[in-house]
Amino acid sequence: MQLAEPQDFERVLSSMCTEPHPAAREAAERFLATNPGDPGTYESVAALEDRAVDLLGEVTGHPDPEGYVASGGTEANIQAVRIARNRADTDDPNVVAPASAHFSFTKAADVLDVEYRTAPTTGHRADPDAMAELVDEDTVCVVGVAGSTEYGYVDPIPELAAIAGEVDALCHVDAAWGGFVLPFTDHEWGFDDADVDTLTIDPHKMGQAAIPAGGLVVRDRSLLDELAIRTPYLESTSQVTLTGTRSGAGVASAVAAMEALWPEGYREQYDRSMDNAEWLADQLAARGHDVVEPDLPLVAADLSVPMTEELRSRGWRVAKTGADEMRVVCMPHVTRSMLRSFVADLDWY
Ligand code: 0PR
Repeated sequence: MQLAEPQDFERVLSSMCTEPHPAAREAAERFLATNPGDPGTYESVAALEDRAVDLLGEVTGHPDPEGYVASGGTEANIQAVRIARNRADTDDPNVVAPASAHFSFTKAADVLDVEYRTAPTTGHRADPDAMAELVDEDTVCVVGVAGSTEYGYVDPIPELAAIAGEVDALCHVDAAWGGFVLPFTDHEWGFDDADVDTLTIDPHKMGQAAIPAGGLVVRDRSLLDELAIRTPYLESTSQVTLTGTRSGAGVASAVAAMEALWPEGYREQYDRSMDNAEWLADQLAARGHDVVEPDLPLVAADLSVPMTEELRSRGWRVAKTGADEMRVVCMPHVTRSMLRSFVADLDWY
């Protein structure tokens, strides 16, 4: 059977993933048949994973990071909650997160049998007072989002870390999408800004690596050890990952993308993407739409007419927020000329 063509990125404004950097694409292909889940057999990809974690440490402000390349943000978030649960001394653990946290935390709570408490946000960001109200002695993890899925907003991480510290819970930061743009902003979000214990940062989103490449970075080895189980059939004696066999393509492409782009390439991309987001926000505001001021390169706006279906029929892929606003993610493949033709199509209605 002839395979269909994959979706091209020409009119994709909804995705948090993007075209991989050419070096990342090439590395993914070369390491397609390697399994970092078996480091005793596949030594070179195991060494690449160490390099990936070191680079993720540089991006997130950690001089001596531990962690691994996960399948994506969902796995990294599940594993962060698992670390927190395993480490804590309670029979009735709970996790406290802002309502803006990604639905992967709902999965984590379900899989790990942890109570999930969400606090209302203020101005699309976590409200420390509302979060503090939900925290108690059974809280094992306080979650902050650095680059929210819906609005690209950043929670006050140092304040959330302080709340976690008060009840001896871990502070987990979800920078799955924002992690590769935040270093070029004034936001306090990483290990060098606050008492962060665990952090999700996905090379396969703004990092321009091939899918699947997520990142879990943790403060020290003892946290990763909370995940270790014994592996009797492998040469290595324990495993911390959630999946067994894993993608060497994801690991290699993450290293290739970061070697090629950190920091200057990512900085230039951030500048371009942010300019585009601000340009689009201005264009939409000038047409009378209610625009959520972009903080990172993501624009949400109330178009007041439900035109998603019409746009879709013209090939555009746009997403919606929970409040039914249109949401455009200014990923690296989203260029100014693309946005110009998008706005022209909006004018047509
Ligand atoms: N954390 C945050 C802040 C996220 O935005 C996402 C994904 C995740 C965690 C989970 O990451 P993985 O999907 O890698 O497990 N956010 C997007 C979403 O759910 C994912 C996405 C990607 C959506 C591509 C659409 C799309 O075309 O909305």
